[in-house]
Amino acid sequence: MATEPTLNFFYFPRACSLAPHIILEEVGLPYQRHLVDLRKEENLSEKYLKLNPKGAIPALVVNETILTETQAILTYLGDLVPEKQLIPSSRDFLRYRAHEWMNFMSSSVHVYIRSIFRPSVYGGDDESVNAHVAAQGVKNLAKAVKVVEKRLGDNTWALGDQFSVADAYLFVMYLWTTDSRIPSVPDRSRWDALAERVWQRPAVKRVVGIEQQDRDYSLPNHWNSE
Ligand SMILES: N[C@@H](CCC(=O)N[C@@H](CS)C(=O)NCC(=O)O)C(=O)O
Repeated sequence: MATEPTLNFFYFPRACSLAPHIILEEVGLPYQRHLVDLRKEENLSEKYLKLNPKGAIPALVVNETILTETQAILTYLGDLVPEKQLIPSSRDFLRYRAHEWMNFMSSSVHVYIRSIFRPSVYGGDDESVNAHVAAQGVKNLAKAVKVVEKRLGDNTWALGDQFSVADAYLFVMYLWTTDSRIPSVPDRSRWDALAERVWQRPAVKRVVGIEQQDRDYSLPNHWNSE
C-alpha cells in the first residue's frame, strides 16, 4: 500500500458515526478518535463548525482534507484497504448494492428515526405538529423495516456471503430501532439476526466498548455482552 493517510475521526457514541467507527476498527490502520459531545452541543462550537460547517458527525479528516457523510466515509474506508473486501470493487455489481443499502439507511431510515427522536427538527416549536411528525415517523419506519426484511431475504450479510460496510450501517440503524422512544416496530427477525452477527465481530465489540466509556448505551438484552 502507498503511504498510509493520517486519519482523524470525529464521532459521538451510538450516533450514525458508529458505522464508520466500526469500519475504522475493521480496517486496522492507525487513527485518532475525537469525541464531539452532542449533549453539550460541541458540534455547534466555533471550533468544530470551522472544521465541519455542517455541525454534524461523523467527520473524517484524511491528512488535511475533511470528508463528511456516513456513506462517503464508509466508501472511502472500504476502498482504503481493498484486501479486506469491506466494499466490492467497481467491477463488481455488488458495489452498487452496497450503495443502495447505505443510501437507504442515510436518506430514509435515519431520517425516519430522527423524526421520532427529534421531531422538532422538522416540526419546529409547535408540540402538536411535532406529535404528528413523530407519529408519521413511526409509520414511515414501519414501512422501511418491512423493506429491509424483504431485501435481506436469506442472506447472511446485506450483500450476500461477505460482511461489508453496509452491514455496519444496518447494525447502527438496527440499534436505533430498539430505542424505547419508538413505540412500535414491526417484526424484524432477519435484521435482528444480521445485527447479532455484526455484534459477534471482535472489531464491533471493541468499538462499542470504547464508545460506552464515553456514554453508556444499552444493547439488546438477548445479546451476550460478555
Ligand atoms: N447525512 C449525515 C447525517 C449526519 C447526522 O445527522 N449526524 C447526527 C448524529 S447521528 C448529528 O451530528 N447531529 C447533530 C445535530 O444535528 O445537531 C450522515 O449520514 O452522515
